[in-house]
Amino acid sequence: MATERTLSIIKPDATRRNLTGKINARFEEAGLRIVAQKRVRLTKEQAEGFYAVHAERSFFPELVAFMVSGPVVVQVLEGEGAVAKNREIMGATNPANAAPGTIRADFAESVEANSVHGSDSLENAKIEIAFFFSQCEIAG
Ligand code: DAT
Ligand code: MG
Repeated sequence: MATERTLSIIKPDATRRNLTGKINARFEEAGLRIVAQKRVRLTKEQAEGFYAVHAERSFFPELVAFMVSGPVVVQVLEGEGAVAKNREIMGATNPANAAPGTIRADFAESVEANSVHGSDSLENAKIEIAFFFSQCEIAG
């Protein structure tokens, strides 16, 4: 499998509970390398733009409000099959359905406050990485 990059976000529920290091350890233990990382507070416009694909969903206003409710850590993870590997480590969207040992099973508070975001395809990973990072901010 090829080396890939994927966009990860440690969400406000996790930064609030000081879980950044514990979550990053999960990535590193799985062989993913954090090749870019910054802690930011998203604006409403940024959160709406990032999640534009969900704009018509009933939960969209709550999702945006949640994503601006505290700082997030946006990061680029690199490794073999990084997109699928990260989705595996994250676990299912709803922590009630997430496999034991996944980040969401162990840390998420609810389907909304589910601790992490991860790109769902290589194509979206490229778009999402470019949303937050310029080429010179990524050191592989
Ligand atoms: P994922 O984050 O696993 O890729 P998604 O892309 O379907 O899931 O949804 C994006 C985020 O929107 C998700 O992490 C949490 C929120 N969300 C999804 N479904 C929801 C629901 N039924 N109720 C509330 N929030 C939801
Ligand atoms: Mg998604």
